[in-house]
Amino acid sequence: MAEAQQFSAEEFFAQQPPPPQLEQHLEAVQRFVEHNVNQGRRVVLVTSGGTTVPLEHNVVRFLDNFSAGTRGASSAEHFLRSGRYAVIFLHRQHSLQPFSRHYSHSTNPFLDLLDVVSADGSLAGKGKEPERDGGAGDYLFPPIPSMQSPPASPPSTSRPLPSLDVPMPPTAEDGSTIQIRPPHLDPMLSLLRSYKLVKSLGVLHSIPFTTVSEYLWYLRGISRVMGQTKDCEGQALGRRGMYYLAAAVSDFFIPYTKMSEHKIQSGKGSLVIEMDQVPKVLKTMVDEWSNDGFIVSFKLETDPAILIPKARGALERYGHQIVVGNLLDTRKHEVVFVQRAGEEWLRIPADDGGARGAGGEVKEIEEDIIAHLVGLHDRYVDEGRREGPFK
Ligand code: PAZ
Repeated sequence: MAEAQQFSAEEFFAQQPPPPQLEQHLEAVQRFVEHNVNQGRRVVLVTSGGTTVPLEHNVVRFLDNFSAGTRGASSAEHFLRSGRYAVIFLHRQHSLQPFSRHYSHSTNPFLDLLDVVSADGSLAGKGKEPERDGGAGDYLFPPIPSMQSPPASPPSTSRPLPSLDVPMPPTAEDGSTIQIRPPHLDPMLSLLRSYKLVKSLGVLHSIPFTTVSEYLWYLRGISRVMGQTKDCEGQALGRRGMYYLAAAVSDFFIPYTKMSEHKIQSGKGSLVIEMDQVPKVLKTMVDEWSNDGFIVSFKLETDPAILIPKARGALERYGHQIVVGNLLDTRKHEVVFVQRAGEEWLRIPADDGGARGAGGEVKEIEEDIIAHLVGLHDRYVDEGRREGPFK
């Protein structure tokens, strides 16, 4: 059996093929960073969701982890709401996204918030039996629409939706319209306005990854672009860049050259998988890629006794600014900020943590995490001007 290897960051990138779209994505990141630094904004890279470790080149099976990207998506939104940051959102494909996360299929399925209003004003499905096909008792379903090609020019409607001052949705040929159920209208409208504002300002740029290798390629590429980009006065983003590394990144992987090409076959008894260690790139990020950016890493543990020692160890080993520690079971209502100068717990009442509806009434811990970090980042930028030490 081959020895498990430990790769340096350099060896890892020399061996693992880059994602096919890497260059195009990095060019777009460069334009995004330039645009935003010239508007006087800071830029934060938010990483979010879990990475996969494929077992085969033609991937049938892979290892994954629990993260749905809740922390990352919520944090990205709070950075945007601060009005001072443009956000590069490096996320696991199909994980939660800022804004749309409020209507995730599992917590708040948006189709359940809508009604179909027929041309006569009645709500479809209320008080009427659905049509049957007269055969085996199956219901008649309308055809499945193509989401790619909406009707070129939607037919006009004579009945406006209540108080919805966004463009009217297209109506079906029989005059039916879609109505948002009244209690959901205000929160959805306010969220839609925020989302449209973010789009029109060009302050959110999203890039998906799936595997741990893709994640590391993008992390390196984006950090280098952020580190090197200058504003129109020739000032590098430097300390004004923040790196908020909330993704749950695998510690182990199977190198490209050791991976089976085709689906691993059964019939030979048990399956023994040997994995190598993913290189710790944070030190290289601090020393070579980020050009003095403000780096926040996350540390997840399940054993409370080792959380702070591990966070402190990471801080000392990699030399970045802050580790946010959290425990799997309590991560939605408590985190600890670990800095060289000491540690500080942030807590919100347990009942208020976790997913919330689109109304925004319920507190999310990310709101306070971001407020705290923005304050520290302000200090870091200021101390850079005066060349003071950041503790
Ligand atoms: O995605 P989520 O909200 O369920 O979880 C967030 C988290 C626990 C993945 C994040 O807070 C974190 O700790 N990320 C770093 C994990 C680690 O590699 O230690």
